[in-house]
Amino acid sequence: MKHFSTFLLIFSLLTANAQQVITNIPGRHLFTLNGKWHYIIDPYETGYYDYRYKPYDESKHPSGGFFLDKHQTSKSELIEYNFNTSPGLIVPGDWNSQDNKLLYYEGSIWYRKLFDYKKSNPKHRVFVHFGAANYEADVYLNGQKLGKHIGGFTPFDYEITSLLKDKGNSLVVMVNNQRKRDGVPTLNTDWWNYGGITRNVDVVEVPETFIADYTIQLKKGHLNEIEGMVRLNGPKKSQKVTISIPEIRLSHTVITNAHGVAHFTFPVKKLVLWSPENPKLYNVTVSAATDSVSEPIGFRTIRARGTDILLNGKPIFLRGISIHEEIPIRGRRAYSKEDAQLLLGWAKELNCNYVRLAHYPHNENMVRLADKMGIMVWEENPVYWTILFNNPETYTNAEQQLTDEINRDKNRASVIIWSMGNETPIGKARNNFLRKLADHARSLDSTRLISAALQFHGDTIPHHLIVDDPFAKHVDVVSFNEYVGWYDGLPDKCDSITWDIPYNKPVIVSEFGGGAVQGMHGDTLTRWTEEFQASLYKHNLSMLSRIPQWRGVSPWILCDFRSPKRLLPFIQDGWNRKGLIGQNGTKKKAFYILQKFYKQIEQQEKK
Ligand code: GCB
Repeated sequence: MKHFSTFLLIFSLLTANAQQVITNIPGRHLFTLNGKWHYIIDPYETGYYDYRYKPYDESKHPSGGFFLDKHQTSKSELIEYNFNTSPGLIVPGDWNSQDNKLLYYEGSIWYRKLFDYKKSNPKHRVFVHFGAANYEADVYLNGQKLGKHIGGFTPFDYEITSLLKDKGNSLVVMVNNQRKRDGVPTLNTDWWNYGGITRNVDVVEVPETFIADYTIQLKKGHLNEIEGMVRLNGPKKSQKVTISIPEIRLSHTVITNAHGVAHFTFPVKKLVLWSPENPKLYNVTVSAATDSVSEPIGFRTIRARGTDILLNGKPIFLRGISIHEEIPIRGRRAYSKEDAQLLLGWAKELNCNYVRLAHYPHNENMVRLADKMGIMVWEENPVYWTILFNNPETYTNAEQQLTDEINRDKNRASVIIWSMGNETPIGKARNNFLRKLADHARSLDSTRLISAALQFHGDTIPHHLIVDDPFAKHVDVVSFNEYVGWYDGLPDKCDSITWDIPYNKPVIVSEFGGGAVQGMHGDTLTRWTEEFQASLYKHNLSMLSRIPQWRGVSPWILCDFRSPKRLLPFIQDGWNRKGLIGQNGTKKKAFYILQKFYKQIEQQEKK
């Protein structure tokens, strides 16, 4: 019996690790593990080594490291760590902003949370779900390793049914945010490397056979047909599953196969389509005999036709802004609903109908609120600058992060573009890498547009700029970043630029911008003044308006953000100053230039 239960335990742990994250976590019965967690800063990874001399040997210690919450059982016993007497960090939250000595810390920290949990039904199954931890997380429950997750911005969960006790569970997580050459992203980024358990942690209780996954969206190019799939997890794989939208009295039943999966398409009438003007969401319920789950879902189509982007069949212009997942006035990573409200509220005030969530998947509150507010979203995989394009493990890592991002947000109407990466230098290995990634994204989701923030180059003809990238052939929307007037000349250089973009596809300018210290004033030629930045915006907007295929823009960037690369004393002091809003939340002059420009575009579109 003992062997059998050990087998079951190992089996469930192995399958738990291979598990795809449960869909629609906010729609589930959750028990939060947010709040204070004790932590031990461990720069030398002492928690992984056997006392002083012996290096950690995973084969001898399959359950993981040593900081697994041992307690002194006699007065003579030597244990050189103690979570109970260690300080606390708040989860969710980056560690850098919570303790001044961790501002620049890159290394390992052990977290521990104690909790009691009694299941509401003995047959139910229980998972622990993490919104994200940057960059690697090794997770242990009651002394057993649940698994390791790599990637700082995507969710992961583990089944804990067989390990959970009613009282006194100890969840230990070792988070390491060391930058890695073969990581995604790699060593060099222009943003703060916030470490820690940066998003919610929840215990999720579900029935023995539960609705693990589903996609419910309009079929590509069809305004009157819903297409999707549902997948059950558990012993009762074959069941009737009903998808219903009570508001339009719609209900469609399918039967899942021996793998628990059913694919479906069915007609819909009288659907009010989701759009920025009317972000209509329907309460959609998926129910089986053993489980039921609901959430608000919007329905719309998005596609490119020639040089146009069509939302619900009508051409649109994307009035956007780029955003990092950071709240300047709170000096930390953004994670909460309130943070999302503030950032997207500012975007709305700018008259945006679109945001670029750079340069990695942001927390789920952002996309769920974008759904409600009617803001279209570009989501991005952290394939940034010079990752190791020729390394197969780096590719697998990038593909996994993209898969997790798509799985989490595939039912969000607001998300219209999957971006494969940002400013990746052209080369054979990189071209193959991005092409493979784009094929993979399309295999998971054929309904959204594929893009990437590309670069351009100059030519022998002065002021003639060319977008010529082999990957542009594989995208639905050609996007590129440009910094004319900042890294390249002065703002009036824009006036003489001609663009050569030889693709019959819509063009989005994914970045342009320049730095300004909020409150610093001078003439339009003095760097770092609000006047320089405002002039740069005026010249750029008028230059971009001359590109015939121009269909959208997301200037860089909504708010000043922390970056260890930005070293200029009294000006940058560790901040990238290209925000339209300063570190203290005050708007700069350029904010109003863009706001006015977008208002004009909006008014022209209404005519
Ligand atoms: C870029 C990058 C972005 C940087 C920005 C800058 O091209 O995509 O991550 O922060 O330039 O400020 O230089």
